Amino acid sequence: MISRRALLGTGAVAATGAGLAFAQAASRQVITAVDVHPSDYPTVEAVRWMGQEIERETDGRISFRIYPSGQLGTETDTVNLARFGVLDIARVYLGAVNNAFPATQPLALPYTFRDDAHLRGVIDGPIGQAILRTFEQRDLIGLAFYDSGFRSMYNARRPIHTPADMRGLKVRVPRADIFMQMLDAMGANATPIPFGEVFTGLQTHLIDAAENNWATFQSTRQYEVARYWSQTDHCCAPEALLISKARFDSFSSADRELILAKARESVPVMRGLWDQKQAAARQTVLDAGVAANDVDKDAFRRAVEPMRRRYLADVSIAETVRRIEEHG
Ligand code: BDP
Repeated sequence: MISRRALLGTGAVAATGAGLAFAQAASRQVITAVDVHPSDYPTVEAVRWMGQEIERETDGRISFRIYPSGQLGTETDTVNLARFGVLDIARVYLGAVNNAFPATQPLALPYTFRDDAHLRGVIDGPIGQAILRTFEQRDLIGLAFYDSGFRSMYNARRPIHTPADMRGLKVRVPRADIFMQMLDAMGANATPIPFGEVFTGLQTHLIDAAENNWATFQSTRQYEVARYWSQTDHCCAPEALLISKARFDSFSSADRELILAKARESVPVMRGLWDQKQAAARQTVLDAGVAANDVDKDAFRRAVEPMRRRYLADVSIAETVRRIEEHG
């Protein structure tokens, strides 16, 4: 027979156990992260990797909940939701932050980078790190820049070789000044529509064309309705990985360090996935019969030059662009 004392003891242990479990549950933190891309896209996979690492390192005390496919709104919306602390991590293209954070503009200007290695060198080095720090001025922390490859033109009508071929084409652009001005300068009729509506826009001929990287062209299935890819390589703005500053500051300094370290480590993880995805996407698209052609890039460079010069009139943008161009 169990003594009263033993019983009380068990009860106490059970109560303590329950209390501990309750305390642990209460101290569990869930970081929400959003992206417009689907669950298997490299940006989403990299953030998932980051969450799993943090969950493992903290024995489950901090974990991530990911909302892919634009479930929580457009990128401009999600940046603001992160600023106000409604959600935590927003992975967005640079256009979504170009106006509020002018220091990011040099990275989005057309024909700033020679190739992927040039971009990676710049964003990993002091220029990229200084730009990331500017997010703090407006309620955000810049965790990392991810690759986005070069963007090119694709359309449902004809191959494009020179800016003259763009005349009269309604080209979807993301709703960001730099993108609208860039495509207007190329001679197109720039039409801003949300990312999630591009496929239907092309299918119903609301628009004739759009521009993006191979990975997005393929994963959105836009290549099924836009059969001409013209390799303009006009922009290779990286993706921004941002976290709400209010939320970030609510963590202990050790946790903050961990979040920053895992964000940094997620960059090479993302790049590995990205290189594979870009190559596989390009192959899928070409195998599906999309006609790809090279363009007269010098003619495109000349077309956007006046637009670039307007941005370069700002001394700090001009200085950053000069340093980027000089970067080895
Ligand atoms: C993709 C970016 C995504 C943008 C999209 C767009 O990864 O963040 O929303 O382009 O064009 O390359 O809207």
